[in-house]
Amino acid sequence: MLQNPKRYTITAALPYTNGPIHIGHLAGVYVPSDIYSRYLRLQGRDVLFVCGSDEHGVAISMKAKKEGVTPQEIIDKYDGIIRKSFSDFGISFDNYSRTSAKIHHDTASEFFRTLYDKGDFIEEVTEQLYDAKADQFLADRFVVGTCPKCGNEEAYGDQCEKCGSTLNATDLINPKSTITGETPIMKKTKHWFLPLDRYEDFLKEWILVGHKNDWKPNVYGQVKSWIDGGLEPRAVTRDLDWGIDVPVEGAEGKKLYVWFDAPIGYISSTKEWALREGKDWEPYWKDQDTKLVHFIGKDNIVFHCIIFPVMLKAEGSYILPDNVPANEFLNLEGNKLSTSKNWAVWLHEYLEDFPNQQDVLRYALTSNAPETKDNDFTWKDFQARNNNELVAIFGNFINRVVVLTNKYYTGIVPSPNELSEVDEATLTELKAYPAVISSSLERYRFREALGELMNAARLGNKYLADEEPWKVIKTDPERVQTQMYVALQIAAALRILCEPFLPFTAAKLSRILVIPTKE
Ligand code: B3M
Ligand code: ZN
Repeated sequence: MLQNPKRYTITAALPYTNGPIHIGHLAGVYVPSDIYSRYLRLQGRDVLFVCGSDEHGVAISMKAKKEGVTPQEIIDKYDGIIRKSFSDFGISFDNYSRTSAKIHHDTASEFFRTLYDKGDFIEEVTEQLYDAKADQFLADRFVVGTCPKCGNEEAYGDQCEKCGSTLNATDLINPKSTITGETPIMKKTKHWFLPLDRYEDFLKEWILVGHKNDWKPNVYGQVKSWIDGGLEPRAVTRDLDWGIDVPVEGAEGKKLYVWFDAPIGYISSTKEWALREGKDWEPYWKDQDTKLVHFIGKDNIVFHCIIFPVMLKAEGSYILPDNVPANEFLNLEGNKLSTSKNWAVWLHEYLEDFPNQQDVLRYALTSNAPETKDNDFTWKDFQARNNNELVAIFGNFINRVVVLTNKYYTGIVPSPNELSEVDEATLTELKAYPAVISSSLERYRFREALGELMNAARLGNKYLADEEPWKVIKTDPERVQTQMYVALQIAAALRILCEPFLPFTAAKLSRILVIPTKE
């Protein structure tokens, strides 16, 4: 783990533009990465937080086929909807790009070309699955079959989402084309393979030895089982018509595998940002003092912990991720969230039902985040989190402080008189919270950090309940000045401490408490 980095490059998985985004995306990736970025910015750190739309791959082609429109129409539509959801929920990217952008096509082509020129790929003609009826090779999501590792009957040609294994389409048992339902035949075609097997020693040393103690057990465990099981060369090109052209002679009509180009999207997004801001992009990806952190869901672990790092290592001039704090999955009312089955709470629809209630959802999703195991989102729990925690603890404290300050002092912070022992003890306890919350956030424990924020609010409630300024005001108004001064210190601290988690509430508190902010 890099101590005291000079700068941070924080990435959030690029969402596929084959549908809008839902609460599972927010809980697993975008809220935690946003909390982390906001927290570091509050500390005055040099932070770059990037993301963008993932607009290649079979998922997009399939959606276009289904709706009878072009892939371009699909990506334009969902890129727009997704961008708006992120901005509506306060996800504070420094840049949000798209993999259809020219800068990305150029960056990904150049990356491929560099590895190609160095002789890092194996070029090989192999037999691949082919749908004779559709006249098309079947890769990735164009083919489903039984996973040879776990028996899941709906594994894709490149990955089983049930056990997380990466697969080659030819590994599937009983493969079927998702275009026509036909059983594919075998046909010869040439592709370029990344020889993952040659990097086993590097991966063992870097992850199994080097990150044994600082990577989350769910991430470390998955990676270890793949490495221990032995790695194989992996095709990084495809016979498809949607994607980035393979930039070498003899590869006409072939495209880069979406998982080759997508992570490079983090780099292109950085370049786009640097161009706009007049900065140098390279230190954010190449300086050893930079801490690179990838926020993802668990189905993306293999790509971010094995394949992309091998690409970066092979290229030679890039740093490797310091951590990949992947989350498990969030279910909805007991069932797996699914874009294709339309089982989800879509963000844009949530806001129609609960206008301006972004922080309530951010709160509910963080306090129930699937950090170590899959978790369930239920509306009952959502309501309880709001009523019994956010409103009853946090909101109630702020409300009482503001009401009493207005009533007794026309909204002006009173000067304190002598502090009692309880006042001193309360303020000392309050001062410990920033370090406690930091320590949780530095270890990617977002639920725990949010729990401590609520404890700070509980401290405020306890102080008011014990001190009862509304009674003391009748006998000792001077004492109440000090009590309200202490209570207002707690409120002001909460304003700062809540900012990473509840940015809309923080902005509101700045207005109510008249605390100047940088914005
Ligand atoms: N588009 C996969 C997903 O949405 C994906 C992530 C790319 S990150 C480089 O699960
Ligand atoms: Zn499987």
